[in-house]
Amino acid sequence: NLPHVAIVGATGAVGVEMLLCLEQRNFPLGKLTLLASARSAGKRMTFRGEEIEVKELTHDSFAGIDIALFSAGGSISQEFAPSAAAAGAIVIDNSSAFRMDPDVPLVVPEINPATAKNPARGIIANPNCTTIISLMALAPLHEAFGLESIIASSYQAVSGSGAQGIIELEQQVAAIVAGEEVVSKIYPRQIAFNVIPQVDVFTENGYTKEEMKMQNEGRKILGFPELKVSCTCVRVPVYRSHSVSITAKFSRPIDADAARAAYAGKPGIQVVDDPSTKLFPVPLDTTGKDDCLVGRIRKNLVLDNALDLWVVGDQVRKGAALNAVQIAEIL
Ligand code: A2P
Ligand code: 11C
Repeated sequence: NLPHVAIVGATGAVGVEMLLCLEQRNFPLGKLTLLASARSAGKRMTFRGEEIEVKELTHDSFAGIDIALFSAGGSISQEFAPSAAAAGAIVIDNSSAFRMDPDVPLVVPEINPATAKNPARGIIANPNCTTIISLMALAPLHEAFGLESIIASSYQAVSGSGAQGIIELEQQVAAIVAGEEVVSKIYPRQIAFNVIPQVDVFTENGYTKEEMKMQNEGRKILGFPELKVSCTCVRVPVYRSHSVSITAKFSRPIDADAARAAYAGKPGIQVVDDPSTKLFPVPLDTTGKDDCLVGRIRKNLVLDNALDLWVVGDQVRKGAALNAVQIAEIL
C-alpha cells in the first residue's frame, strides 16, 4: 500500500516546490492531499497531470494521512502538527517550531539519515535553509579534517521570506524604474538595489534568530555540541538561492586540494572552482537545481588549519522542499 501524503501550505513558495519535488522524483505515493488556508480552498493544482483541489486545513484534515509535509509557518506547525501526529501521520515540518526539541530529529539526509527513523513524537524537523546549505559544504570536510569553528556571512534570497518577499522586490524595482515611492512591508528597509544585514528578529546577544540557528541547528545535526559558530545573515535582492561565505577552522591541517578531494563521491554537493577560468558558483546556477555548489576554496590567511569557501544552494529546494521530500523517502 503506497502512502497517503499531505502538503500543508501547498500554495506557498515551499509548498509548490514540494509538489514539484514529489512529481520529479516520482515519489511512491497512493494519494496526495493539498491543504492551505480558507483563502485557497477550492483552488486547483496539477500533480502528475491530474488536478487536485486544495482543502482548508483543519484539525480533522489528517485522518488516513501517512506523511504530512508542513510548510505554512511556525504557528501553523505548533497548532496542527500535534493533531497530524495524533492521527497517525509522520510530520516532516519545515518550520523552526520543533527543531530544537530533543525528541524531534533534525535531519539532512546526506548527513544524519539514521536519526529520522522512529521519531518519538511522530515529528521530524527540516533544518533552516542557510544551515542546510552551509552544512552540505562543511560535513564532508568535518568528516575528513574535524571541524572546530565557523565564521560565516550569508547572502539570502527574498524567496526565503515566502511569496511575499518576491512580490516586495518586484514591486520596489518597478516603483523605482517608474520614479514612484518605494513601499517596504516585509523588510525593515528597501530591498531593491540594497542589502539588509537583518534576517529574522534580533535576540539578546545582538545576533538574529537566523544567525543563532546556524550554531544551534548545526550542533544538533552534526552531533557536535562544542561547535563554535559566529554568523552574519544578510538579505540581498536575489529572487532565489542563498549563498554563504564561510571561514571554517579544523583540528587537522587542510588545504584547498585536500578539501576538493574530500568532496569526491559525496552526494548533493559539487565543486565548481577554477579561478583560472573564472569558474565559481552564483545563485542563478543553482536555481531549480538539487545540488549545492561550492567554490572559491582557499587557505585562510589569518587562522591555522582554516579554509575559506563559498557555497550556493537553492534554498527553496535543498534548503526546504527537496530536503523534506528526501526525508520522506527515508521513511
Ligand atoms: P494560503 O495561500 O491559503 O495563504 P508562503 O511561505 O509562500 O507565504 O506560503 C505560506 C503557506 O502557508 C501558504 O500555502 C498559505 O496558504 C499557508 N497558510 C498560511 N496561513 C494559513 C492558515 N491559517 N491555515 C492554513 N494554511 C495557511
Ligand atoms: C529566510 N532562511 O531566508 C529564512 C527562511 O528557519 O526556516 C526560513 C527560516 C527557517 O528568510
